[in-house]
Amino acid sequence: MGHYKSNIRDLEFNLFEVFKVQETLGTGPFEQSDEDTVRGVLSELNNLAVGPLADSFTDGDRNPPTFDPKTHTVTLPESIKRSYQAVWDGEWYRLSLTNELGGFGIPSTVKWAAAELMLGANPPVFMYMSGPSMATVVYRNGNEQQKHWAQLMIDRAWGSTMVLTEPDAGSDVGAGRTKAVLQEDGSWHLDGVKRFITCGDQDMTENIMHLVLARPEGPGIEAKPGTKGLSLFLVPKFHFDPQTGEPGERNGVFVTNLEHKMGLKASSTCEVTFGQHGVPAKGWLLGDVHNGIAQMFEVIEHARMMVGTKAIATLSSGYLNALEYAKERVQGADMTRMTDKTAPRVTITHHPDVRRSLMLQKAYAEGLRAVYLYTATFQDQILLGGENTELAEAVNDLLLPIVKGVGSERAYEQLAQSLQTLGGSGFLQDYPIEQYIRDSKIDSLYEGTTAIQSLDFFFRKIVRNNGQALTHVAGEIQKFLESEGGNGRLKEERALLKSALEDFQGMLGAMIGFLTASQEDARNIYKVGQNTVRLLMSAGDLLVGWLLLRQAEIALAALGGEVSDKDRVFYEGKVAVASFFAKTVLPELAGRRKATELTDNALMDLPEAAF
Ligand code: ST9
Ligand code: FAD
Repeated sequence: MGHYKSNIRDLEFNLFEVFKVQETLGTGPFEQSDEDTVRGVLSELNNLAVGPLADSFTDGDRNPPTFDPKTHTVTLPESIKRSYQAVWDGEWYRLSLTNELGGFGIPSTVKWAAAELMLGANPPVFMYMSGPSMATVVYRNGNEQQKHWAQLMIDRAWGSTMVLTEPDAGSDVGAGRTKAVLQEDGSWHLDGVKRFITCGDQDMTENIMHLVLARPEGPGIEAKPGTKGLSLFLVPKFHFDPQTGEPGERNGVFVTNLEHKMGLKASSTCEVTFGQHGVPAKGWLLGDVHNGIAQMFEVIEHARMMVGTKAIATLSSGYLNALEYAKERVQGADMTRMTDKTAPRVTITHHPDVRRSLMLQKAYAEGLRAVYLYTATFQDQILLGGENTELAEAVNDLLLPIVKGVGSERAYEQLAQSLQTLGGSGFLQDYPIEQYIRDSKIDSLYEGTTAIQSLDFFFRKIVRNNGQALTHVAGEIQKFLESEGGNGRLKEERALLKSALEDFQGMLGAMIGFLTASQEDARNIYKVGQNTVRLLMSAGDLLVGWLLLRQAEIALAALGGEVSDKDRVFYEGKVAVASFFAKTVLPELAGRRKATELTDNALMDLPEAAF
């Protein structure tokens, strides 16, 4: 058996029983698909994921890509190339394409459910396949010629990268110094060094299109500070025939280092140098407009969703691996007979602490899956269009930092619990969990660290949006609180959810108070800054608690009718996990609210030397 344990039953439960995607299938942009198509996609992809895709997961870690500084090239392990070819040949890259670019015409919910399977099985391979999805951004923003290039990127299976980060510009992208100088022929010459570029080079595709943020210079161009002074340039690894895409001369963009990392080793992370090796690094301004950061955020939004889904996919497999081990491992006696030395030894699933830990892992794995799929339902609404589009966009924006920030933090934290379930064996490379932990640590770092997600959540997605999107989600939770579903069996849990919602609103209220007070004394903003991550994590717990309870309500209704034995335990598990989370995690929000309300500026007054 390979490392990857998928959870198709839970994916289908979310899609068809909770979010009812079948109601949108066969309509508008999803006209071509129906429920059978979607179930078929998941089933076929699952076979690929647990088989050829998962096959190279370990080998890619133990025999990572290599770098030749003389030729500036990265060589990938053969095993990774085989997995990549298998997904490419299955044309699974089409999942992220719009219909006009040759997409499958399926909703975002289904796309992300499918992505979970690939990201759980082998995230680096998924990322190497991002050329076509980045081509959609080129297509959307490009001029007529660049729209054609976007099609070439897809048809000729090119790789692609997103290039923002520099040694002195990480979270602060606006500090970037790489420049682009306008040439007489309308192209631009880039000059600078970017670092940490994922898929910066590989030896699988005939070309790589780099999407690069740089500072434009030329007659009539106004230099602006920060991110608003950055433009987005298309910089190919090889020049190409603009009509056919046939690659020609090498462009002056060269990989100058390959990073040695804690995990995710099969994914090449490169230093990329522009225009410093005797050949100009020629680029073209995307869409002939200087609107780089906004254009790049179209990629970033998608990538943040991807990173959160990756983390959650890994947690789910970590939990299922831990569960399998726990059911087999015999150790110690049942607690009721702990002093009886002759008592029979039991599997560790008999121990309350192991059960507690497994149930918490299950809660976050399944709860966070529901969170990313709930988020994707708003992406479906955007694709469908109509009068609610603006609200759907705002809610999607609000939820993205939760998917990314909370998904990555909880996944890493709970994967440590999955490893713990295996005892010392978990520490060995005989099991995949140590690699899961190393591979998933990056998820709270790239695409904006958790602190950055939390600032985005509070300032941009709540304050700047005047709380409209948040009010919508809170309204949905409120509706659930007021409904009677679950035959009274979820009364206590509903009360706990109600308190958690009030505590979250209390935290937010205190923070808005600090923000208002900062107009009088600017230092009060520090009190906001001390609490944004706490608020983000609490929003995640609130959503997990609510969505698990929504699932429990559906499960209880199903249990009231005829169900197979397999479904019975599935639904019982749903009720149990929702109740467990409501009783053991949601009450923590009261303490976090207290901590928020007690915030003073002692932390900020402390001299650095006292740390
Ligand atoms: C990285 C890559 O880490 C890791 C993995 C790569 C994997 C590759 C595979 C990817 C596959 C995905 C393919 C996608 C294809 C797409 C397909 C689509 C179907 N939302 O607040 P301000 C904009 S890469 C939207 O003043 P500062 C907005 O235009 C490195 N837009 O910011 C705004 O203007 P306005 C990742 C947003 O103080 C403008 O920015 N690095 C948002 O100047 C300025 O806003 C990072 O993520 C948003 N949430 O700069 C950097 N926020 O206000 C993290 C801003 O007028 N740092 N804009 O609307 C940050 O995010 C900072 O907060 C900052 C601050 C740089 C934005
Ligand atoms: P810093 O910005 O220096 O942050 C250091 C610490 O300070 C963090 O804890 C951060 O949260 C905190 N911090 C910083 N600013 C603030 C603030 N204003 N408020 C509160 N806390 C703050 N970049 C690309 O452009 N393309 C890629 O493909 C890409 N892939 C990557 C792959 C890997 C494996 C890695 C490691 C990085 C990759 N990156 C990529 C870069 C990645 O996006 C950055 O590392 C990330 O944005 C953080 O920047 P930094 O490392 O400079 O950390």
